Amino acid sequence: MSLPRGDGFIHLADYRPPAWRIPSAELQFELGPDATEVTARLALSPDPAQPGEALELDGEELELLAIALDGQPLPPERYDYDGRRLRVHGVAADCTLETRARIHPAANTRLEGLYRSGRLLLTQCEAEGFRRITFFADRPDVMPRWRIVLRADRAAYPVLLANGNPVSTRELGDGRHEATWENPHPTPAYLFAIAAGAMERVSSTLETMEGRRVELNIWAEPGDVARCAYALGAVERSLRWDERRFGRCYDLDVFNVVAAQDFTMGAMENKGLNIFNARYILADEATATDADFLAIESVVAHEYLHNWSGNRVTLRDWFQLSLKEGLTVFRDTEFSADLHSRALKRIEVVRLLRSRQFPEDAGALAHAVRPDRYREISNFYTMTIYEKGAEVIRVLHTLVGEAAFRAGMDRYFADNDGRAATLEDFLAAHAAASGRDLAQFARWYSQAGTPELHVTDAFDAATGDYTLTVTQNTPPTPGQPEKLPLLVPLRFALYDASGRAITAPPEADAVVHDGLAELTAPTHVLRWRGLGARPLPAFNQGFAAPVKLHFDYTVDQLARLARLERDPFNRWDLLQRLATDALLGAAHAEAATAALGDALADLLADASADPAFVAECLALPDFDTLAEALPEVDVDTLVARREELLDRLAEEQVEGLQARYDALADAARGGLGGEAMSARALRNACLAWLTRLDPEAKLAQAQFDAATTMTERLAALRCLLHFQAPGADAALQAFRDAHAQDPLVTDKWIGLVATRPDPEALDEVQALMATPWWKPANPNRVRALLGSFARSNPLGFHRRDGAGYRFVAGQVVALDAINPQVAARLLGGFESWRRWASPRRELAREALASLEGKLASPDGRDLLQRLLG
Ligand code: 0A1
Ligand code: ZN
Repeated sequence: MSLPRGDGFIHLADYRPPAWRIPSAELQFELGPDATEVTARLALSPDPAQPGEALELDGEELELLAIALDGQPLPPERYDYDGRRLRVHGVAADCTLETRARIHPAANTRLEGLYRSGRLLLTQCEAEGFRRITFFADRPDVMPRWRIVLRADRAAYPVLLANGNPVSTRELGDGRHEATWENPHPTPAYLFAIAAGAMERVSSTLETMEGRRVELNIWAEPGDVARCAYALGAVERSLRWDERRFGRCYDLDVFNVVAAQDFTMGAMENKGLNIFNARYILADEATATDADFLAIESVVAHEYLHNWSGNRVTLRDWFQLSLKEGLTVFRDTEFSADLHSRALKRIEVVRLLRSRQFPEDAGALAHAVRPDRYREISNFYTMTIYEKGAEVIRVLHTLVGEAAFRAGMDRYFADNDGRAATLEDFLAAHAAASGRDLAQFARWYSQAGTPELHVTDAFDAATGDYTLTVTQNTPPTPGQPEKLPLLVPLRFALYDASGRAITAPPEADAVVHDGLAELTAPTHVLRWRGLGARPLPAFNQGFAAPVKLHFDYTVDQLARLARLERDPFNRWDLLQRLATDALLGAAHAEAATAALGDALADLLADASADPAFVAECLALPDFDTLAEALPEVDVDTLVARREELLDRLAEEQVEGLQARYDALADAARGGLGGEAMSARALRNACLAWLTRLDPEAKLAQAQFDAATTMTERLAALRCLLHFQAPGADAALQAFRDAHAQDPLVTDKWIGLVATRPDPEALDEVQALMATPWWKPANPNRVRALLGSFARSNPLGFHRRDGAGYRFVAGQVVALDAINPQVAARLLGGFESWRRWASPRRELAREALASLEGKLASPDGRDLLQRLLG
């Protein structure tokens, strides 16, 4: 790693290996909420290749109590500490440095380092939180073996957890006790963790493929432990899946997971001690929706799978972040696809990509999957690093195939085990295993922006020649005006007049195999000869390439293809495209609406179609996805058009919707099996459409009253609130009171209030902030109220008078002083502001400009500069 240059940025090109290594580290904690003392004993060893380098350690806001070198207290002239860096003078050889520092967990609202959540003491160290705990080389390429000793009052902190395996415990007298942990795997500081408090657990024991017996524990505060069983099952499934699909085994005797109510992100993969946001652990059918269960399973898998992709093989520096995150998202989506429906998982991922990552890649905050500079790494935990990073891995998987991909992964893990790796290491392993040159593929990592493919076709009736001409370009992004062509695997299919797929491969100036063309140049031509009639082409089955694909279909062609395509993802996508044309396609909007209506009517009548798939087809592209297709966004018109289309389709489909809603009532009652979840998904989709036609919202009211699961109750409550049904207030109050003690369910109703599609929702959001429900130090609550308002309430956030922007900007200032990462995420809601039509663009600019000089954190300042830059 390196220090910032004069421009305030840390540059990838400036990387230098650590001048001092730390082969082993022993930490002792005297834990207390108000003050904790941390003693660190570090074995230090200079890098022989960089002799004479000063010894410098990170340490942020630490109260230095004592410092000794090789057992001798250091006099003040031998070191200096400026609140950020500790410099020890006059050391040149192997030595042991011992420091003692005091920190204050209860005062830590940033939730980085050691902090208090409820009655627990917990840590969050990624990316640079460890330096807020003790003095250390806080960079991912410094990887000691750790010994961790925890001491605390036994009554308040009966359970003491840390990374690795438990070694010993003992009583200390005076009511205190001690637990010692050892982590035998070389591990960077960002994966360090401890957790202490009155926790209870659910557990099980598994034997790994290598014959190791592993104890699995999910820990939570006592009242919550009854809701941990599902997460425990998800850990078991993850462990087995990684053995089966990637041949990767778990490598410690115990795997601990802790659920915390206060947590900035989703969860954290600390070695042997994952710490989770409680929302991704706690679940039962009365308090969690089906979507919550699936999200829990996938986040549990994500963190578990990091044990190899991130922990055993870690990162050389933070520029490589997607090396662990993109790869692990790829792995967790494969896990979900293998366990459930591959098509539905793909639809879910592509929806997220289009509604959140494409706008990010086209907006003020666009950056490459591997950025080449950053000011604040916390601002790079983004859709691009995670979701696009996973898509890029999927591109590789598509190019080389499953067998070579697995061989490449085996090689990557074998060659880099225990090391801090780079993207180059990853590519080298895959190049060696597949025999491919991946130089052009690597551009996916360095070039920001979503590539666009424009495809045109031509048919010569005299010769039967049919050509597809494909051009690619990537629009400019901040700091990257010029773009190079990427290696894009484009799947295609041709259908003849009778609807049969034409299997003959084209002649092409690109490598073509298995219905896939490897595009490498700005333009390619694919040519078929001697066809009897003009065929109908289809593209990008399974969304194998994360691109925007343009082909000028007629409405009839789209409707026909939606029936012909065998790939379920593409059938869904063609309906999305029809809906987009119905909303935005000026000339053929009417025809597209009619065709969409026909297709939906068929789907609703098709009892053999998976109800969850039908539900996905009923869910039209959301506001953000549509906005992304427009050069300039007129919020009112876009929202109004979407509402009109939904109203009209609902009227046309009322019988089919009602019939499916009724027919699935029994199937919906069956617990957490796939069939029951699927039935509930379609019933809830139908309910939302039907409520448009039902001013009294009788059906929604009836579902709310009779619901036996949170999935049904919450969907009904959303309909009552969002359509302002007569029973809305009473239902809200009943729901609120029933779950008043449960912060996660409270977040759900708060989210519904904040997303009511009405400019006046802002008043309700503000009113809630004056009640005890408002807890600005709790990230989940902030996201429920402000995150969902800024990100999922276009009519509220984009109020014509600019009040939504001013309000959010004001809250960013307040939150920046509490938890800068949470504040910075909220600010991200402005990423597309330059595309908002006047007067909103000006109003947004004013709101952003009003923040200048008001944000104290590097997170907020970096984001603001990039937004306005
Ligand atoms: N590595 C975690 C995400 C994460 C990142 C930063 C955090 O600190 C505030 C916390 C978690 C993951 O990918 O799950
Ligand atoms: Zn991750």
